[in-house]
Amino acid sequence: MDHLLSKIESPRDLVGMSNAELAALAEEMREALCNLVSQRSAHFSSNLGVIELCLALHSTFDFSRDRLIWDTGHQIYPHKMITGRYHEFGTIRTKSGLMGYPNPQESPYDLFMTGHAGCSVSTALGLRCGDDLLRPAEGRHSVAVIGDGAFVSGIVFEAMNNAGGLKRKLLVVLNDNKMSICPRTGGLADMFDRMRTTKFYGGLKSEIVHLLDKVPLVGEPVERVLNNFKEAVKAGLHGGMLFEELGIRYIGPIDGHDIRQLRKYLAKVKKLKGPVLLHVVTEKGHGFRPAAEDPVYFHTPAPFVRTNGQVVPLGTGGSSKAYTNVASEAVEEMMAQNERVVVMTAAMCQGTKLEKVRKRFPDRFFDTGICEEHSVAFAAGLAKAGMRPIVDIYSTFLQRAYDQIFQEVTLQDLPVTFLLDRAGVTGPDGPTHHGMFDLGYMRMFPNMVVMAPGDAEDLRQMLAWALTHNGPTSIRFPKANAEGIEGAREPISLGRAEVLKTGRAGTIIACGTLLTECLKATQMLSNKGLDFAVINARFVKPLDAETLLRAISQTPVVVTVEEATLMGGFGSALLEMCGEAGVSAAHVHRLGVPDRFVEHADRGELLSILGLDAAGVARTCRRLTTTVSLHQDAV
Ligand SMILES: Cc1ncc(C[n+]2csc(CCOP(=O)(O)OP(=O)(O)O)c2C)c(N)n1
Repeated sequence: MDHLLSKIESPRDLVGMSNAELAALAEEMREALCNLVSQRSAHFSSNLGVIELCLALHSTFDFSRDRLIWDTGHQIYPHKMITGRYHEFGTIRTKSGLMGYPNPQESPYDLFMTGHAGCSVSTALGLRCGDDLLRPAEGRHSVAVIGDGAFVSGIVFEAMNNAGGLKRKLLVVLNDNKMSICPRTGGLADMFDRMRTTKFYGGLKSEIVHLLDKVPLVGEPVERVLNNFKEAVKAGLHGGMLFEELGIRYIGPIDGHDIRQLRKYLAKVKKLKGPVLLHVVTEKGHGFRPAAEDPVYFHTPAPFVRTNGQVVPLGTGGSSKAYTNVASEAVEEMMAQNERVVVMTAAMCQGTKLEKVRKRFPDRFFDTGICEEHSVAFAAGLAKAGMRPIVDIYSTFLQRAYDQIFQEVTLQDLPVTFLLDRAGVTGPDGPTHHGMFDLGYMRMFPNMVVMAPGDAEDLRQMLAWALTHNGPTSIRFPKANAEGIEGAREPISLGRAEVLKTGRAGTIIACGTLLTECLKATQMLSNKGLDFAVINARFVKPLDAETLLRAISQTPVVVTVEEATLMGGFGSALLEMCGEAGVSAAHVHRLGVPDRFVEHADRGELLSILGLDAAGVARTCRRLTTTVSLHQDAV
């Protein structure tokens, strides 16, 4: 059922369509989304919620020249469908297919490649000011669409403050669906809750306040009475006043599923001067009952089919446990053992699987909202007060808090533990979500201990160890099924690696959970008669100089393996160590992520492309062994 949708080649095709036709088109788009999630996991409930808004925006503005930024970008699917990509829509989130986020390489309608929340107002304002300077006669409109979850990011306030001061024409559409991924939290969330239920407000009440401000105040008792009256009136006013006071006209709330109303107000605000915040109320998961009832699960559900309106998951889903589960169980265990342990998430309670912890320890669980910088500084405060905070966060999102890791945590040498989930290749989300850089940026900071568990048991033990260490620590693990190494294990000890296997042909030094791939590689190599040693590095900082330098001195080929950017990562650290120790590292080869952004595809596909799976590691070892023996023969 796509007879309207299949004919939309560009938003120009929406021009002239009636509201009823657009509503019919919206239904076809919903159907397309449902069909997609029957094939693969994808962002779902957020996209269902913005279909009407997307159609209203594209039929009111001309974004082939006006500017449109979807904040975060996970709700970009309807926009992709009507900007010439519907016929490829089925490829979304697959290797060489469409990205699940905006991608300027796909379409001029996507201006920035994004995936991290909170920057839309800033970039839309920048576009506006750039257009004003470079092409003032064109009068291009600039629009940011931002969810209430992303709206609480500190950077949004920085941008709104700037916009209010600059007084440039800018439209910020607040897509208020009451949800981040989980229900939103915080004071602003409460304010939005109140605003959603108040009557439509078009900025008029600010005029009442300005009038009140003009009332002359004379004499002590009169002044007090009037002041009290003014405060009472102001208190009764709408939350939109917050924005009005910043110099931004607030309009709303309006129904985000009523195309007629949306178009009407968009056409009105299009004519207004200065920055405007249009408050649009939507329902996450709108139009598909199970998703509307459980938008958290349906944010990115596993593939399913619909049978009589019921959701039937496809496949068994597998019984294997992910490293994320191992981490959250370990967090729970640590919190049960030690009342000083607290955990924080920046709006990723579901992704980090902390729901059980939230329920069991409500006083020691903190969801800060999408506020990574605040989360880290907040953790530092808790640590200073004597608690043992765990910042459970995706590697890529922690990048936001670089300065707080520096100043609030490492400069003070505070015992904050960073649990970095999704470190390495995350898969179909692509470049904005891969966690490639943490080894580099974490190991730069004095006082920071940087760990990379080799398997699930390492992860558990490292968390327990980190909570006894009197300083900042970080532990990284990927989005992957948890694996375990068989046999007796060394306990975790600061700066000590673990030799898992000896061998004379060469040494593989694994940093992180690719250890299990490295062990598989040694099997493949031994089938070819090559006996390789394997070391589980465990610590990226401090390095186990004794064990690693010995291996480098004693074996003709050394391969380091890490799921992180090679620039500044574990292999780099090893080379620096060799340089300082005066040990030749000419025979050390580093495997990891080269100096480019990695595309979206399944994790397995990407590891194979990067040569980081067992076959890739074995291939490199074989090639290097052959080169070494050719060299020796020549000598
Ligand atoms: C900096 C950053 N932190 C965390 C995330 C993970 N994340 C993706 S979508 C999302 C919720 C966004 O909520 P909202 O903006 O209200 O959009 P909705 O999905 O409700 O439409 C979160 C927390 C992110 N993308 N960027």
